[in-house]
Amino acid sequence: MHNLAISLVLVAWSLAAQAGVGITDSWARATVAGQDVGAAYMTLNSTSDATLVSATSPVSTSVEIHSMTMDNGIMKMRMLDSLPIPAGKPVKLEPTGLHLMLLGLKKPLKAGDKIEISLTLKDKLGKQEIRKISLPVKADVQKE
Ligand SMILES: [Cu+2]
Repeated sequence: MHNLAISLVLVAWSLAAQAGVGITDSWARATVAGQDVGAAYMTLNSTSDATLVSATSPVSTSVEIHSMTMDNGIMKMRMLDSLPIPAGKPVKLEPTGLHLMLLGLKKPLKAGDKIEISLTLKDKLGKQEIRKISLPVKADVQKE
């Protein structure tokens, strides 16, 4: 009886850990022919501290986590080793800010298509989980 109780607790624990990170508003920007890089955006939400460790996608050779900042009118992109997702604070990946950069696109991303990205997430105990998401491709909407 005692052992059964412990394993039930462990099952509940791992289910809770998997539900930790919510991914919403995900989309990828449509690209034009000849463009071999793309970008993907989403909002990451976690009830406890988590980290986005890395990402991969079948549509590109690699996926990097980038930040973008304006420095004296010049836009600068920087590659991050990982992206912290603090408990209760949504992390927004959006044009002009954080984004996933799709490097080495195998073909253009067309508006209306869907692409897959696998995210490797780590919870605060160091347990890793791979989450596969499907993102709609949308035409770029520039903010004026
Ligand atoms: Cu970038």
